[in-house]
Amino acid sequence: MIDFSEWFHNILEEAEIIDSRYPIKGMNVWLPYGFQLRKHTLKILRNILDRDHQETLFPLLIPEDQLEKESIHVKGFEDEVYWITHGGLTKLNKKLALRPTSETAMYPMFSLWIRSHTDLPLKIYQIVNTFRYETKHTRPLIRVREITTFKEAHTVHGTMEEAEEQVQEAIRLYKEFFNSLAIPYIITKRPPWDKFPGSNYTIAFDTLLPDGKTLQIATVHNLGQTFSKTFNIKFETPTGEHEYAYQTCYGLSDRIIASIIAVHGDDSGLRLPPKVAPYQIIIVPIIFKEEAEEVMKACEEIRYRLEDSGFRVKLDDRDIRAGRKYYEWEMKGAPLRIEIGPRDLKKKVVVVARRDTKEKIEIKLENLEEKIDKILHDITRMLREEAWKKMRENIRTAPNLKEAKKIIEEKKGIISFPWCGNEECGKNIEEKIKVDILGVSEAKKKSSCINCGKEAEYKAFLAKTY
Ligand code: 5CA
Ligand code: ZN
Repeated sequence: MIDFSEWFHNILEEAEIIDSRYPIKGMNVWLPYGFQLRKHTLKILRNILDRDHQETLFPLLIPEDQLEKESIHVKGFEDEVYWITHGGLTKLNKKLALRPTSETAMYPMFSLWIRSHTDLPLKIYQIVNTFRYETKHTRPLIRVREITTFKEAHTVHGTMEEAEEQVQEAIRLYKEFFNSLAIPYIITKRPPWDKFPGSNYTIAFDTLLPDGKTLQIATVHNLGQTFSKTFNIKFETPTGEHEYAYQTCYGLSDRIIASIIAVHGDDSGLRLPPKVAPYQIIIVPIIFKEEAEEVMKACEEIRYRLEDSGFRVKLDDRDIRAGRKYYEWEMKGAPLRIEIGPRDLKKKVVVVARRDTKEKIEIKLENLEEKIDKILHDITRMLREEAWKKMRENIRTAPNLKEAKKIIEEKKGIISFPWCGNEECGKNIEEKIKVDILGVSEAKKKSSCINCGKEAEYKAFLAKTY
């Protein structure tokens, strides 16, 4: 991959994921193949969240006074809000915002719903579109103005400890989600100047893209009592007192699809993890004139057999050369291809080609389902291992800031270093090397801050980011 950015734009178009020619900047069309990928990805997340969250749906529009109630929150979003000012020719008395996220849509309702400690915890989520008038360079799926797949969860608790525990739980859920997509991540606490507007603190997941820049792919926020005080979300405790509730929220976006594409892709195109691939298996008939009918019949039988076992299968019976079909489905990232010709039928075998390693294997027809299931699992494992390895190899330590700057400029990737945690020192580091601090994790061993020399409380990470 010579130029990632160009590769990414081309593959979105060639593999028919989205069409970015829609005439509004930052807003794109999901094409059928991309939509399938999106749908299967969402299904995994829904399965995870549905265990103990309830799915809801709130309106897209938020009245001005509600959006502006939480002053820190609105300050963080004021440059990015789209406003509706008219209904037809009539000017609205109260402007309406297109949600940039849904705290201020949901929390006034929470204050109506929550009365007593028996109403807690409340855990809900929704998957909707949100709108942010991004001023930085927009990019399909990575920085869009209409986020079409905003998956936001919001929880309410009776104590700070419970909210803390929910943050940890959300991290576990997101780990499970990313693991099933074979996407590697580092988890850090964002520095205070980079947290979600209105939160006590923000924990973020970042992954590394092939050009050495990181992409924030999920965030988990502990909101404490900031919003419950603003929106009057109170409950009666078992002893009859009235207390403000404790809240968390966490979310993911279209960047999930971007990272599936970017992290696993190679020079021949996409390599989709089987769990989310629109088709897991492509059957390509190898037809010579005499046996055409027989081969087609066998292909159809195999297709039904595999579909019955729960695989997503496509029989590509288009009247074009087999080589072109191979090329296309490799580009579109289908994990497995089955080639079936007259000679294979006589031997009662099929040839299976893996997209990840491009290996070809002969499989006996009698244990086809079992073998394919095994290979698909192996593909996921392979993609996961490969992706984690690539990321780990690109996390480097640096003895001093000068060296850190040099590594970032020459190799990109992520630098880890000891840091004191002081805000002034942190901003000074960012100033000196012109790269942002991604976040921190607890330091495991004692050392001194790379910048000021004081005791380092944290292991911090630096990277060029999207
Ligand atoms: N209400 C909270 C939790 S849902 C919230 O809005 N958090 S957020 O602002 O951090 O957004 C959640 C995630 O959406 C981010 O972690 C980031 O991965 C993604 N995101 C933010 N802005 C965009 C954008 N313009 N395009 C694509 N993804 C975005
Ligand atoms: Zn320091």
